[in-house]
Amino acid sequence: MGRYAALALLAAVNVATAAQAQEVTLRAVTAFAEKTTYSRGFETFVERVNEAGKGVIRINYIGGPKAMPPFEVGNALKNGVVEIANVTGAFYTNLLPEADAWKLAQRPMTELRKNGGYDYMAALYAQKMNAVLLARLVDDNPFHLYLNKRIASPDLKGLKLRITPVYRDFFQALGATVVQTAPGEVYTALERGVVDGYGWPITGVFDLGWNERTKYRVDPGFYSAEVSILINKTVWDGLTPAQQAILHKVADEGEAAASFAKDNAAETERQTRAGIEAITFDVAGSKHYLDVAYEAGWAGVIRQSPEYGPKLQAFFAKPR
Ligand code: 173
Repeated sequence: MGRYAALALLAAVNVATAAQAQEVTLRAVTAFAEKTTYSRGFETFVERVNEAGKGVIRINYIGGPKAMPPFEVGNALKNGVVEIANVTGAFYTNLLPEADAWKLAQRPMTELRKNGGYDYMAALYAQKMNAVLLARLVDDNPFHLYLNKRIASPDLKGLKLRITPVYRDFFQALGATVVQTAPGEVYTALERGVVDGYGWPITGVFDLGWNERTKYRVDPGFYSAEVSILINKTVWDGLTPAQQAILHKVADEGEAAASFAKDNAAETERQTRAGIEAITFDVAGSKHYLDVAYEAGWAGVIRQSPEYGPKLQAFFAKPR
């Protein structure tokens, strides 16, 4: 081999080694059951990153609640046990109580990313959770109260309801007794009569068979469900610009497609066909219901975070 050929070979080997060293694999979990409504957007994200990221970045999707309890996902992400997670703010209020405020946002993410609301929240994710919120994958997706006992007015006294932090302050303000469970425990709680109902968004009731154990849905819906992709910030900061660019691009596509408006309508019809009956109130009752939802919701955020809650309300809420 001539001298130059040998050098060229050496250079080629170096390039190959550098490229290989650049390829990174990130471990990912989802807080919702695999292949169900609130994991689907994330599963698409993983597929697209693995397609676009060949040789540069790869996501190793470990799975859902069978691999890790939903309320532990935040801690695992913070500590680097996993590097990427699909999860909602209500599941990691132990670390970042402010994250529960996403549900109260009445402005689209495009606006929150411009008006400083996203940046304000991002600083809290960095500080308290060592995390970056890459994209919100679920929006325009109201929560509802589902019941097995009929009610005639927005009065929940005497009812025991399954909750997460999303619903706690609101349902308690209307007089309910509450018990927190992961989604995976809702079916059994209904079956055993441990609860008279549960909070959940308009979509996803069929995923784990709850339709078989649900008689009524209370209308109107309230708030807007949030599920987002988080990445450990130390990991994020250690990625190359090329790796970050792939994640950003695919995440941005996911956030742009976050609206559930179409799914909401389809699932409402599906619930009707399945015999789930809507309970509605008169105009004053509906107004009271929604007023209490937002008042109790924001009061809860501010109680949990007197320091940052009021500013989040200024960024997130629509002026009344
Ligand atoms: O009810 C829940 O478990 C919950 O808090 C939630 C949040 C976002 C989407 C779906 C459910």
